[in-house]
Amino acid sequence: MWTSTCLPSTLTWCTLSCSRVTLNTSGVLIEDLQEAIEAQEDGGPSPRTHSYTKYNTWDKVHSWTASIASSNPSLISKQVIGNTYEGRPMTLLKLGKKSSSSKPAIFMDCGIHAREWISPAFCQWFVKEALSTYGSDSQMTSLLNEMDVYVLPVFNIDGYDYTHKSNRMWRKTRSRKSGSSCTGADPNRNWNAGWCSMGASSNPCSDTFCGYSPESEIEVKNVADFIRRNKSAIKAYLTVHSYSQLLLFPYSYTYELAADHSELMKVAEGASSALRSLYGTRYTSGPGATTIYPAAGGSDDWAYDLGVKYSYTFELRDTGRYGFLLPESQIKPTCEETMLAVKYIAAYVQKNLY
Ligand code: L98
Ligand code: ZN
Repeated sequence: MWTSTCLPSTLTWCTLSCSRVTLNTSGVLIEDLQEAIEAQEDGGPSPRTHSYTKYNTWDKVHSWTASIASSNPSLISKQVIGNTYEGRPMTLLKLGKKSSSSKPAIFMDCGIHAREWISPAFCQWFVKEALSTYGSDSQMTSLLNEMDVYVLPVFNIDGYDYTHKSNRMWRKTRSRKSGSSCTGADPNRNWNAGWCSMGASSNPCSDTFCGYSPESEIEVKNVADFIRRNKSAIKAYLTVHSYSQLLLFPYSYTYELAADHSELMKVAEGASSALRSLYGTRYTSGPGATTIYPAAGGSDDWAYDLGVKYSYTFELRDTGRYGFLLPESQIKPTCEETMLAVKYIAAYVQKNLY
């Protein structure tokens, strides 16, 4: 049932709702889902420490953040951009060679949606690769010499922690407001970009609840404030989700084409073919509204309208066989191929700086 209901023709419904088909009427997870959850862990037993080929808990990601920053002070620094609803620090990593003058930058976040575990795994992988290939890979060396890359490894930390401890299929934040018994808003429907006009719900119990107002979710406000403050430096915004194997760009809140449509499409196609060159994984590129579904209030549209031209949403592996429950054995190949796409976009942005 799990796989047969996830045919590509039902993609729109599937991406948001596949998890629900495995709930019985009393809301208890049925055996199929429990089995699928256990099957994710095909990467061997869980070590006590952080691993790039496992889905790390928030506590492990948090301590990894501190140790990776302190062990590479010349290339990486960290700053807390605010706290989550439940009070966890949102630590942003800044990768790049130190410079006396300010450098142009790329901003990348992972884990906006709690259950999309391959996404935070990718941000961690990216940081490791950037540090370990600086000085040997000419493209990475030049990128980090000329630009800074901001990486937010887990955007929706409260939700991510909740998927590890209580409900693997949770998507939203964990905020509460008096007047509703339902928890959380969709942090990718809460940005001030055509907010709540289409493809989002004003029902607090919905998985795509847009929130009570734009930036009502503190995690969204913290990131939006950071990007606004650093608007003149930030040349590209990359946000990593799963699943569907898509590389999307604005708009999702309207069917109108972005002013930079042709260039955004050209870069997306180049990035997708770089990705495909490694293991043959096929990605589809295009504007969100027509390629996946119209959905207002997303971070990509917001960043683009703010003036960050190269604004992309990745939907990583797979196309529905495992969906959010992508086995750990696929972390390495997924991250390796995604690196090629991210590096392609970064190289293009860098080449067009001046
Ligand atoms: S799970 C990610 C998904 C999505 C959003 C957007 C996919 C592609 C583009 N961007 C958007 N502004 N809606 C989603 O949030 O549902
Ligand atoms: Zn998502």
